[in-house]
Amino acid sequence: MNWDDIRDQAVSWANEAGDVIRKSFEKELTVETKSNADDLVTNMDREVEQYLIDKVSEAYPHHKILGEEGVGEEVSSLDGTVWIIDPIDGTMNFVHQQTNFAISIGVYHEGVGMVGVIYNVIYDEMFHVVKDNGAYLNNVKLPDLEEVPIEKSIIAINATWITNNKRIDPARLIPVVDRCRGTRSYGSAAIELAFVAAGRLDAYITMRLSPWDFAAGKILIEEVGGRVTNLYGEPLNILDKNSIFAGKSDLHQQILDEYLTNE
Ligand code: 2AM
Ligand code: CA
Repeated sequence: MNWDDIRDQAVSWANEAGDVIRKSFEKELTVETKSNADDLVTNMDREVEQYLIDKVSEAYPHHKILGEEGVGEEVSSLDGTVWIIDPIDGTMNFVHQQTNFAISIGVYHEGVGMVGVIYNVIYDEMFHVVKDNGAYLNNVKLPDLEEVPIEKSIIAINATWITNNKRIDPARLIPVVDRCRGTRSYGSAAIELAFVAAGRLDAYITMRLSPWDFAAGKILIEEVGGRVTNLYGEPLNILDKNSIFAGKSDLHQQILDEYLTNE
């Protein structure tokens, strides 16, 4: 398999899908809810997913495709080559802000992340990676991450996780928020992971993401020497929902040791 070719194709399909999304701003959007009143889906999520899946299945009829909106198939194993696609990551931002959303495409082969593409549509920032062949922002290679002490770190975390919620005792994360230099929340997991890979954020913590939210970002971050695990330092289950803790290696280890292990 030529992973550079697959990366080039994924980049060009993400670009084309970005055009489709930008043009859609002139048209009326249909917004519906999924699992709850804040879980949004639009006609564009479905249209873009269909668009990307058509491209992949035409070029690679034997590859499997897992997409958020269910246009793809049920994928129950990582055998062979699996494309994991989020047509719009950050749908709430897409609906409310018309910015800060991304297209995310991760390609796994026999369970190993080989190609990742995250397109920050409105900023026209294309993050892409081929495993062991470098991570890039547009045409610029992303350098290996430089370590930073927690006191100088910026950590992406949503306020949900330090207030009462059903996934974690908020007291666990308050000291981390206290000690770091600042926190940010962009509302798109794919963008937050891409920003960790680009060194704009030093870590990202969230309690529940689906495969399409993290599939590409994980490959990008690992390529530049960062770590992506669940909140307790364990490997992710790529086909399931996971808590996510991504960050620069030493910072990741320090936060795990000091705040997250020994329940
Ligand atoms: P989405 O916009 O593709 O649904 C928002 O903080 C981030 O979490 C977005 O990346 C969003 O992806 C994702 N997200 C929102 N609701 C989620 C859920 N119920 N499970 C997993 N990820 C979710
Ligand atoms: Ca989505």
